[in-house]
Amino acid sequence: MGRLGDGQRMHAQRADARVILARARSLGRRTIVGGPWASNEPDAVLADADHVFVGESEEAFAGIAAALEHGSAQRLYRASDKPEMTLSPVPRYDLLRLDKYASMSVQYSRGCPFQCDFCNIITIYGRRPRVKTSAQLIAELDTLRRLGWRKQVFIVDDNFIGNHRQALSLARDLAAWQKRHRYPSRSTPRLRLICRTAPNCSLPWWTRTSYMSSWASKRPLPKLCWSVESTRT
Ligand code: B12
Ligand code: SF4
Repeated sequence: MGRLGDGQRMHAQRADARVILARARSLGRRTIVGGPWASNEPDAVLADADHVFVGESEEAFAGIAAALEHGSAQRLYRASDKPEMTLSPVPRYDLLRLDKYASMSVQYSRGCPFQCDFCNIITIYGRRPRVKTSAQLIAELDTLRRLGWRKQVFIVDDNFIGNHRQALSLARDLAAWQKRHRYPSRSTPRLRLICRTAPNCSLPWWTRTSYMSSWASKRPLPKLCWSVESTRT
């Protein structure tokens, strides 16, 4: 098989997104697009969307929403800074139809200190891992529990241990949180945590660190999603 170009590898949903944008346009609906594809190829997305947002929206979105309401929104917005994750509010999980999902996402950090040449994380989210506080992440888990969610929760970080000291501190707090909720227990519905990490999880601190290894290895505590990626297909 041939080698895929960057666009095909990294923008798997481009064709579907274009179909949806065309349909919205045919129905006379206004569209605004953000996220990794829009952040990487804003000009291409502008061909199909009315407004495009480049970057992370925490600090900018309130202003954009007001401009949209007043009919003064620009075609293209670029976030000037990478916001601290401590500014990120608890997502409105209450707006979701949770029964339609198999897995819920929470995010603890953005950014990765590595520079794998096939990956565009560092161009979008930077090389300095920015993290939430444990209290923030636990507030998100509490919200999900309160809404009745008892299935898998995916910590959708680029690299959960990009900042391994912070990850360790969170792991300690998550272990206490799981214990508080009497988990693991056969009688308690499972709220199973999984995360993504990078090859630095093979570093000796990982195996030596009791909280991290107990958090990651003892059944039925979390799964570790450790992938090896290749530019060859
Ligand atoms: C979790 C994840 C997955 C999970 C998804 C699980 C799920 N059910 O949601 C799984 C493992 C399935 C997955 C698969 C793939 N993924 Co993925 N994934 C991620 C990851 C780590 C987190 C996504 C996330 O939830 N972010 C949390 C939200 C809050 O952040 P955000 O989306 O960036 O949103 C912010 C801004 O972008 C912006 N924003 C976003 N949307 C909008 C909309 C508007 C209107 C506005 C104003 C702003 C805005 O504001 C938000 C707040 O700041 C990202 C990396 C990343 N850091 O985002 C990669 C990432 C999105 N994945 C990527 C890729 C390549 C893939 C795959 C194609 C890999 C493959 N070859 O198979 C597949 C595609 C699957 C598919 N069917 O589409 C790339 C996309 C690259 C790109 N397009 O440039 C990323 C960026 C990672 C990377 N560089 O490799 N992925
Ligand atoms: S370790 Fe993962 S997130 Fe970090 S640059 Fe490499 S592939 Fe991207």
